[in-house]
Amino acid sequence: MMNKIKTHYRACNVCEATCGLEIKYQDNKILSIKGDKKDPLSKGHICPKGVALQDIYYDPDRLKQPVKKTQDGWQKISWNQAFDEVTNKIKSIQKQHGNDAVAIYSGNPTVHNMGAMLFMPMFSRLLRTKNRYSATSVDQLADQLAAYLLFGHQLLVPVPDLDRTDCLLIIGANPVVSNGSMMTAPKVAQRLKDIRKRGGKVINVDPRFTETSKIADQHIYINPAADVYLLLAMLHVVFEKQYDNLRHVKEFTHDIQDIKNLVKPYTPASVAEITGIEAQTIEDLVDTFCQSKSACCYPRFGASTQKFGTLTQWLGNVLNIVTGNFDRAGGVMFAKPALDILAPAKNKFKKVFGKNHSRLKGLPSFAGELPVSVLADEILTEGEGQIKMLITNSGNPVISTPNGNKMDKALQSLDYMVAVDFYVNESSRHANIILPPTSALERSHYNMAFHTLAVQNTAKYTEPLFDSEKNQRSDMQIFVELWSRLQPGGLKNKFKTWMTKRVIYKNGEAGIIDAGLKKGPYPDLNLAKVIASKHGIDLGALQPCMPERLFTIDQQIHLMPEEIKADIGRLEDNFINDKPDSEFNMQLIGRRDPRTNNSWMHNSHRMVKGKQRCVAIVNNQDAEKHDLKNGDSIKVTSKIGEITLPVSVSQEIKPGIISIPHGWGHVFDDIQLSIAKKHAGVNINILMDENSMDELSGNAVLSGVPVNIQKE
Ligand SMILES: Nc1nc2c(c(=O)[nH]1)N[C@H]1C(S)=C(S)[C@@H](COP(=O)(O)OP(=O)(O)OC[C@H]3O[C@@H](n4cnc5c(=O)[nH]c(N)nc54)[C@H](O)[C@@H]3O)O[C@H]1N2
Ligand SMILES: Nc1nc2c(c(=O)[nH]1)N[C@H]1C(S)=C(S)[C@@H](COP(=O)(O)OP(=O)(O)OC[C@H]3O[C@@H](n4cnc5c(=O)[nH]c(N)nc54)[C@H](O)[C@@H]3O)O[C@H]1N2
Ligand code: SF4
Ligand SMILES: [Mo]
Repeated sequence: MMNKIKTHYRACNVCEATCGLEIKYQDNKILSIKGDKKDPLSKGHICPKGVALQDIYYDPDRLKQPVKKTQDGWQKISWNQAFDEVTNKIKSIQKQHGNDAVAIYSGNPTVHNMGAMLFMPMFSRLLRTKNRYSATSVDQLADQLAAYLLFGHQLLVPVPDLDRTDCLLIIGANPVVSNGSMMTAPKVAQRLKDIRKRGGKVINVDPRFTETSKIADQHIYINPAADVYLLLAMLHVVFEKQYDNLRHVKEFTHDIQDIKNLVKPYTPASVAEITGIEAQTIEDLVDTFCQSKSACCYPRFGASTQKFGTLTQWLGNVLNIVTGNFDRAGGVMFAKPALDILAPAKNKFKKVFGKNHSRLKGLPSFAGELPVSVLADEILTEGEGQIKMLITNSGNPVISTPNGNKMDKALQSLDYMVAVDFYVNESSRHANIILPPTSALERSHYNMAFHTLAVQNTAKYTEPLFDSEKNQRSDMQIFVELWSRLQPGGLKNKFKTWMTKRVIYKNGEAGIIDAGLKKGPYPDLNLAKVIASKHGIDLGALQPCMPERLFTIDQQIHLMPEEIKADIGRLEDNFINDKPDSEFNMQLIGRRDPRTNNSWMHNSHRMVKGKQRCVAIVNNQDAEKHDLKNGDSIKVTSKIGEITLPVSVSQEIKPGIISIPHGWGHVFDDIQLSIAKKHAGVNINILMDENSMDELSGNAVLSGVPVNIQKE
């Protein structure tokens, strides 16, 4: 007999929006997944990916037990054998070749996973390798480096106070599709419309007229990678028209004169050509921004993943600060998370930039990681310190990092590879052993990372919807087990025994969350209260917190840090010498689609159905030049590779620019993704040159890449 229909509430962990979900289920069967209207942050919002969580849960291709690659294909093995083999390999490879011979790459879902957030770093540290990599350096490294240089901590990234601002200037983001990034703001389209409803302005700067542009007051077309010059010219006008007003941050903010000197030559007219934006448009933009009661400049993914990514992010912050839009209602602010992951650091500055350098290129580490663009060469190039073994943890570097073909070759060449992943996909197919964790609906969850970047303070705890099968392990259990088996001398002290007993076999992370909440800034808050609230607890709007929250050594803000100063020459040189590439006549930019999540949700039927979405968008003028019409195949060639895909002709993109989505290319015979394979698409990262980086941070350049197109 069937049991009663029940309702389960949880926070979706697929993207940064962290929407509340309402799931109706009966026994083991999900009847519906809807947005939870009573969630204080998301207020009923949901996107197709939240609904698709059930497809991941039911997916017959999803691994539930460790598998080992043999001559006869993948064979199921016990967890005990898998953990033994993996830890023995780590030990023997490190013994023979040194600690750096073992590398780890952590992908995006790590930060959406409480167990991995808590315990993966502990395991990773135990490896004592400098070869730690993550998706950060193909994404928000620039944002974090700018935050570190200005505010003293890599997680002190200010977020737009979306619900109170009177002007939102979006640069290189498409939140209506992405649902926000470095800004947890579910129901973002409504939040943007509300800005306009209360008389404010939303302005979007992008080489493509995007889904976000459609609901904005104004769209400004810009040439890829020219945002840094737009911001310099905006600051020029700010000072010229004396719009600068530091307000309360004046007492602890320095180097204003350095900024004035820097921006002086960058008049709007002088940057008109490089940005493709008329001088008058820039003047008007500054008037709108500075005459608004409050305003936020929000540069994101497209602005970060370009050759001046860090300088762009830095100038975005500087613009907010000097116009008095920092740390005040309606400007950019810091969240006050109930569980403050910064609390243990106690406002102490810790040097995290350039503590290590990569072996071959000498690139600086940041927050214990090296830029992932160097990973393939570090694997392929022989010599002392060469990487022999790689552990990927919720990452798919073949699809997500530059020069996908080289990365594919590099993974193939490893002595040993382990993937902590529940799919045999483009990267994990190279593993010797795959350790598959449970999926989201079988886990408890507290969003450790994104409350820190939220536009409103809330707290929400999610319990597992379904029990996992007896033989499954969560990410947390996998990392704790690997960690405990790697301990020199085995598990001796009490803490280690407690960890394995409680954490592996009980729901131990709940205790950690409870302790964190009790120590947090909200009196009387604890886990029991958060759980009892079901939908989450509203902890109110963002609040000013400067200078107390600063992590800089002197608790002051220095607008012109040394590292930035050292990169200015490159900016000036580029301004004078930047010429269109004679070999390539188009520039490539990226795109996201509402029914994708980076590379890994295409094995859900509801995510891939309908017309093909891995298409290149080109302008009508370029289409005419190349005799192209909708649906024709084009070959896109860059310095390092070529791909062929269908074209979509549209006025929405600037002439000379081509937009291709990332996350596709499910083309290999040996991947076990039966649905994704039928909607393979192509991997845009085959075109991305791993040697092309923001030289300051080492973040990969993924925007404004020179390419040619040709009708196939
Ligand atoms: N050219 C180009 N490249 C890009 C981008 C772009 O726009 N253009 N975007 C960049 C960005 S922003 C990002 S964040 C990166 C993403 O880069 P990655 O993180 O490397 O790639 P994902 O596609 O997110 O792959 C996630 C992997 O984790 C697995 N997985 C999913 N959930 C879990 C889980 O709970 N536990 C474990 N252990 N595994 C899980 C999936 O099966 C998949 O293999 O790609 C970047 N690369
Ligand atoms: N549906 C969906 N949502 C997602 C993801 C997904 O794969 N699918 N991925 C998630 C992840 S990991 C992340 S990091 C976020 C990213 O979320 P966002 O930061 O919103 O990034 P995108 O949606 O890629 O939008 C980037 C925009 O920058 C524009 N652009 C490209 N180059 C330039 C440039 O040089 N200058 C300017 N001004 N604009 C430029 C592009 O045209 C594009 O519209 O999205 C998250 N949400
Ligand atoms: S917007 Fe993000 S958090 Fe919300 S349902 Fe979609 S994937 Fe989940
Ligand atoms: Mo990302």
